[in-house]
Amino acid sequence: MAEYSHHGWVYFNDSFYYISAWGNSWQDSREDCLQRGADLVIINSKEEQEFMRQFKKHVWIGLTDRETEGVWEWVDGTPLTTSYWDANEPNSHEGIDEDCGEIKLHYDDENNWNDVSCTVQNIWICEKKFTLTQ
Ligand code: MMA
Ligand code: CA
Repeated sequence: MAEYSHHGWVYFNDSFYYISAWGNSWQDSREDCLQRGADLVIINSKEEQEFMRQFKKHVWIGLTDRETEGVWEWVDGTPLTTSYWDANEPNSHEGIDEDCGEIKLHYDDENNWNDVSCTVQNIWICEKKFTLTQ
């Protein structure tokens, strides 16, 4: 997998990715990405999911169902089509409102997404698409 790193950003398949050095809530993490001219990562290919696993980090992704419970949406407004939920996820565990998506620590498993409370402190990954037409 070709990777190129520059000032904390990693390049992969027409996007730049930034991984934070500390944890924050989902919303504050998203705001950090927006300030960097990016947004929380949107995973829309198997290759990108594989790439995410290589970070070997427990991170926020740009996925939420806070608008409508059970309707998962990416931060760019696109609906979730292909997903990589862990077994029995998303589950709003024990009735807790778990409205934000994260990648769990078992990166050996291709299906490693979990829904969790948006107030949990996680590190996060921003994605900035590299497009010449922007
Ligand atoms: C945690 C939390 C939940 C997740 C379960 C899976 C105990 O709660 O991360 O979101 O569904 O673990 O066991
Ligand atoms: Ca869960």
